[in-house]
Amino acid sequence: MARDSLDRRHWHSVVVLTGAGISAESGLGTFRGAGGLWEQQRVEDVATPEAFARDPELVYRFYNARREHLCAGEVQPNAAHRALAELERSFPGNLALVTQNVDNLHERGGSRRLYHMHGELMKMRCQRSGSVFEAPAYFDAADRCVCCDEEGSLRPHVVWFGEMPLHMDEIHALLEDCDLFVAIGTSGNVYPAAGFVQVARQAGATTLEINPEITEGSGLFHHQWRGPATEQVPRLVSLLVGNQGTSV
Ligand code: BV8
Repeated sequence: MARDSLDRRHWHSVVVLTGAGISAESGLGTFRGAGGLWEQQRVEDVATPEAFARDPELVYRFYNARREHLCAGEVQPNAAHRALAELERSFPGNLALVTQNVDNLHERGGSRRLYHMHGELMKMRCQRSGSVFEAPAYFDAADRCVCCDEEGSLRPHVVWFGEMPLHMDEIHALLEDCDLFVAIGTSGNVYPAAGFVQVARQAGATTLEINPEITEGSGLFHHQWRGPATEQVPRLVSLLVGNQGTSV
């Protein structure tokens, strides 16, 4: 049952959820695509608390390699990141940007207000105090913690499988209040993010999926725009800030 047509002019409250696909055209690997990150490493080996306890050096190496790649000059925000930053500046209603990504390309593309529900690659956390600090490109168990001066207490400030994502109460409140929910570049494999579309639908929101491929969750969306984020997200922003009519 298709909810409102997307070229309604007055959306009041929009929630945008992004996944690894929005950073794909910036040169950052996705997780489950061909050659994806999880193909090189089994999730269980690098992205769970058990993995970190079992082989911390492997986990430090996995995140140091991703941080090094993210900080390399050739990885830059793309037109989709920049379009969402423009949306934050120009949209007359309420916009909430929730990302599953741990990269910093939304910030570098100009977004100022966003929820990193799976943490941030460029941050590290003391396992004793829970304090969070900006991370250098490289750190491991030999580095002394900023707050307790202990070796081995710093970990990536990233949400691993089996750990509770961040900002969940705020995100649920936003989903229950939104009239438009847009998922961009996510395969709909990982929960609780994959369930957000259902929360939004139950709240009466119109839902849109932007992805070049059909995903696990495609059937849950009222509308699907098939194509890469750098094409479809500027189209969405034009629609929402009223620059031009867009046929759906
Ligand atoms: C939780 C940070 C409960 C790490 C990530 C057993 C035990 C515990 C939990 C579970 C369990 N079994 C299942 C679960 C739940 C689990 C889960 O969902 N597992 C899945 C695999 C079944 N979830 C969790 O564990 C979560 N926590 O449930 O806690 C709890 C309750 C109480 C108390 C304590 C705990 C935590 C999940 C977070 C895991 N961390 N990331 C890191 O990054 O290293 S998840 C990881 O996957 C990334 O964050 C990534 O963003 C996310 C989702 O992937 P996608 O973003 O969708 O990326 P993907 O590659 O899959 O898809 C890319 C898409 O882009 C594709 O569709 C492609 O078509 C598209 N695309 C490609 N090119 C483009 C494009 N789109 C647009 N433009 C393009 N150009």
